[in-house]
Amino acid sequence: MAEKIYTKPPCLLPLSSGFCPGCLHSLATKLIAESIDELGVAEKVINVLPVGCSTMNSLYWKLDMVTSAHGRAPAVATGVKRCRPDALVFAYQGDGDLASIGLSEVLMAANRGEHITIFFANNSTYGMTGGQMAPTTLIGQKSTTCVFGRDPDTTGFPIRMCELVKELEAPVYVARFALNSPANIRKAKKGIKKAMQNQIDGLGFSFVELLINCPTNWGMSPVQSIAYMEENTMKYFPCKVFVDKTEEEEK
Ligand SMILES: Cc1ncc(C[n+]2csc(CCOP(=O)(O)OP(=O)(O)O)c2C)c(N)n1
Ligand code: SF4
Repeated sequence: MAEKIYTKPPCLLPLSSGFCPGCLHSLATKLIAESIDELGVAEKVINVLPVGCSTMNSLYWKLDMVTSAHGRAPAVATGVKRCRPDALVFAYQGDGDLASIGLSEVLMAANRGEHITIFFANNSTYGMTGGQMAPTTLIGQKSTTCVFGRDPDTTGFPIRMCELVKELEAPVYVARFALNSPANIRKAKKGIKKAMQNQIDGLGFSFVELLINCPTNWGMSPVQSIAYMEENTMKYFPCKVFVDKTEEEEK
């Protein structure tokens, strides 16, 4: 009899995904669910929902949740965690949500060293509303609001969020991973788990950026979108651990 090598994490509901085919939000949804179940903390989790395609993972997670206004998840998560210090409070935000309308909220929460975990899904576009330019849209990348490609002379440069957050004193863990290949997915899973473990250990603010795709709004097949990530996105947004204060303490 064949050996069973994979079991669906219990906190992932048995539903088919509503994300577009090949969208890596879907994979991130699974990795977060697996991490929660492996850490055995599903009963303690409170997920704060942002606005965007990123928020659709709420349909598939069997977890407690609260909603927030666009970009305000880190502020709501602050309130939830301060009222319920025993809970594991996290948000999974897109780049329009986190790096544009919610830029102030995430930087202030990071700067205060709130004991929360933020996952940042960077697909370099506003996915849900039809592919407008985001703060992370690459130079030359086309979107519905920069049809000839992003021009830094008029719209500035793509914002590297990890590099901003790492400059603050308080964050204990800041890292960027890409979900483009099995090896990188394994690294991302470790980072996701670590960012949650830090909160379980009573440490402060953890920030994990995940480079993903948006095949629909990039106008590409899933395979083409992964190639685009590897040739463009991952070159501008280097994948590494920027801050790990837990390692400093271990040394
Ligand atoms: C205050 C407010 N402004 C604008 C919107 C419209 N809106 C809904 S989703 C979205 C884009 C979200 O994009 P992103 O955060 O990049 O997430 P993705 O959809 O790519 O996962 C916008 C602008 C809104 N719901 N509320
Ligand atoms: S629009 Fe883009 S981000 Fe949204 S589900 Fe589809 S591929 Fe994913």
